[in-house]
Amino acid sequence: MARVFSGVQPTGNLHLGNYLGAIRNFTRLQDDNECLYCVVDMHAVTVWQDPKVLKNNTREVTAAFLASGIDPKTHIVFNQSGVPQHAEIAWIFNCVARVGWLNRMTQFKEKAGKHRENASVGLYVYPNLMAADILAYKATHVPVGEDQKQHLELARDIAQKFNNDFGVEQFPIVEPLILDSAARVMSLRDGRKKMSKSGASDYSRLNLNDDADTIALKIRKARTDSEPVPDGSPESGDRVSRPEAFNLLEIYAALADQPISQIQNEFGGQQFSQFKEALVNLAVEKLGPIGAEMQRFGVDPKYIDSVLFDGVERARSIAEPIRDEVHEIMGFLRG
Ligand code: AQP
Repeated sequence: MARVFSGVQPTGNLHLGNYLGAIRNFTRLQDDNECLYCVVDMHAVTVWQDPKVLKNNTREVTAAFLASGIDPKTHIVFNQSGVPQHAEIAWIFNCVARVGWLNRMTQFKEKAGKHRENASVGLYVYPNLMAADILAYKATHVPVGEDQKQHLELARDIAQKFNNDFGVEQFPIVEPLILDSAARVMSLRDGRKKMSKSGASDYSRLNLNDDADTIALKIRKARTDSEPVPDGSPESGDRVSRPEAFNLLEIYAALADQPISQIQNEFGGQQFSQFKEALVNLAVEKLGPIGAEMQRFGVDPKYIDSVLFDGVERARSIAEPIRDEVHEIMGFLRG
């Protein structure tokens, strides 16, 4: 049985990309693995968060985990800041990782943008904390969307360098689990940009708590081109020439759990207005129950908090002895 770790930031606006790229895969790994799913609140504060909003967003991500079918009794659902070993091991990784490695991280470049000098130091060393999140539990498998692949490669480099520097086999080499074609869901307004929580327009994403009318409106307004739905023939274009068209097809295929070729067989050659109506029905069918469950949990914050506190206790009991091993290896005196 492998140990699986993954996290989602409580930065609001949880969307279809977070669901298809990550959370849905979390649920699928539950039967055969020991899973830790974490609301990574310390990652969230690498950009400023309003404290009151952060609390609600932390509960909302937890509610999304539960509404999507994660079982917090068999597996561990918790918030990162409750387990201090993440920060402790991250500091050690700050001393293992090289500045040159972090300078290559594209997410930092994208998020810091032109104002690099004003970005927080936390945003810069974010991948070291992510490596600590995983390795504090010696987890080996990490389900993420494609955008996180580079950070996971860094986690592998850190584990390897730590092991080499100290001549030990302390940390395993983690495997990214990028499970399906929806590993990269794109914006509904611009098929070249990924769907993201921070996308300026709410019409760029389907939020997990959108109601049926909102889902329908956003899909009907989603950008397409003037051509019919691609049917798979070379003349009908590809992902590069028709990014918005293929994004909608991929979303449909992922929600239906079918290969994209089957969706093209069914809808290829139709007008997008027709295809969009089918997508509306499918998206409402799949996302509606999750949104409704999230709302049900939303009125019971005490229950959500109790899930997190229980998860924190159980996560600490795994991470503490691993932190102790690391301290011993490093030569830190322990009382
Ligand atoms: N568009 C996406 N397609 C597929 N997977 C995605 N993920 C995020 N966006 C997409 C996956 O969701 C998980 C949790 O993401 P996160 O909240 O920890 O961080 P993020 O990648 O920074 O999410 P966003 O939505 O893109 O937020 P902002 O706008 O703040 O940058 C991860 O596994 C991620 O791969």
